[in-house]
Amino acid sequence: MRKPIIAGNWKMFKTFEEAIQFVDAVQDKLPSNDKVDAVVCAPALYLPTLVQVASESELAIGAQTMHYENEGAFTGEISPAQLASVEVDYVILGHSERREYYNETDEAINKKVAAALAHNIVPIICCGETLEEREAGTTEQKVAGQIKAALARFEAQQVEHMVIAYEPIWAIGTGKTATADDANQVCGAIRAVIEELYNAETANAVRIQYGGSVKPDNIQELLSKEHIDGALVGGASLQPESYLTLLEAAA
Ligand code: G2H
Repeated sequence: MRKPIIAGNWKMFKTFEEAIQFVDAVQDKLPSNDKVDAVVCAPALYLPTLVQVASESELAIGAQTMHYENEGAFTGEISPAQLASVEVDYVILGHSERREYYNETDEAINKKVAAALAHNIVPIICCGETLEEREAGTTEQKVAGQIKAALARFEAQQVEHMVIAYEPIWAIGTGKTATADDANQVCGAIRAVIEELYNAETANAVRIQYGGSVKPDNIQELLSKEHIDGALVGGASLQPESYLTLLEAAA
């Protein structure tokens, strides 16, 4: 059985003080780490402090993006070596907002996945289709292409520890959620791509999250589906109460 993983993606929200208050509010109330992995992906500026504040708890801290080089003249960027040096556990890669607003390409995402693995940071690799692609019936083709590009040149043993997040772009922050059955179908198609690239064991080990307007009132149904192993959550991860409710539903 795959352990569920609930990851908050705070995006560009919260002041420093609010971020610390959040971690203080949730860290003693988390369900056991045996049952669910709890992650918060915070603004980079706060990561070292949040890692320290959460160090006695089972809350893992993640970044929302990173460069693929360890160092260099890349003004404003943060490297995998820098994230590792402050003991960050996860990094979101290829979020649709990064792809759309910062020209993050499949090729760059593939390099970032390699860099994350080199530093023992678990990549949360995002994929998903636009509304036009869904309406044209090319969802699975689009997502399969993104996953194949992101996973190019990795071994099965590396892939099985990765997390994939299926986030239909039209469902992000819009209040529209894919139906649980539709989400499950695409997550199942992603698993089939991994089986085709590697083997059934690897496909069964990889955790696949759904993301896009996940909330306390739809999490149960999503998690009841065979191929959905957790959620990548934006808006509903910002308040301690709703974040904890999502974790309880997964535990
Ligand atoms: C999708 C998701 C988090 P929200 O971006 O990655 O955000 O839950 O607000 O739709």
